[in-house]
Amino acid sequence: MTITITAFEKSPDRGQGLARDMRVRWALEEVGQPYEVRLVSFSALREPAHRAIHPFGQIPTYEEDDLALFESGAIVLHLAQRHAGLLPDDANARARAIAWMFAAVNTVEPPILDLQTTRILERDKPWYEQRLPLVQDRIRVRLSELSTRLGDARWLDGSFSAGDLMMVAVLLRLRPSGMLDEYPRLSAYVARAEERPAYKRAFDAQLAVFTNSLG
Ligand code: GTB
Repeated sequence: MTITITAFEKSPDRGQGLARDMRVRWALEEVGQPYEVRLVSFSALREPAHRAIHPFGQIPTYEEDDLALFESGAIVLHLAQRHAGLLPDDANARARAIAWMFAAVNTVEPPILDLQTTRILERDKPWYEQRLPLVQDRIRVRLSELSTRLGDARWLDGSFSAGDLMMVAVLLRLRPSGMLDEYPRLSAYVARAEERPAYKRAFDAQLAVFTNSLG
């Protein structure tokens, strides 16, 4: 069984690990599965060959024998269900971990994406300066709620799970904004995750794409 994922040939984040192949790489490292990476250009994303795997022309994708998947959350869930290490054995705990995965992409990530869209695409609009704090405050509501729920626990629900992996991957997108620093418990939570050997291997692998392309 060979696993192949796709990632940006030239990531706009210059190797900061913010693109969504990072969460898939991290999950693969957590479950100990070797993988290959097909690097794609922005123009290749639009080609029929890539669209056949990803209907929206994005990265990451995942191919394994005759299975092709898109959507980072679905890929991480597939890996977590197929291999030990990212979901608890107890059925209820497993369901809760999956709920945290959905919370990451469906509740916490949308306002964070909104901030990035605002900053990149709406900066020249006359209402930009008024809209920005509104968007930031919507993020703060979620961060505050998440921080309260996490409390002094190491992970969201018992042992580290795919729920933590997805949540941390989402929170990391906020790092350039500095907003995470307003929430010491969340900052510590993210830092704990970054200390995981699997995270470090995944981060180094995606960074190598960028540093190698410089040479
Ligand atoms: N819901 C999908 C998933 O979770 O897999 C979203 C996939 C997605 O948005 N992919 C982006 C993409 O392919 C890359 S990750 N975009 C190209 C396009 O749509 O044409 C998003 C991303 C890009 C760049 C940075 N960055 O530079 O910091 C961070 C995140």
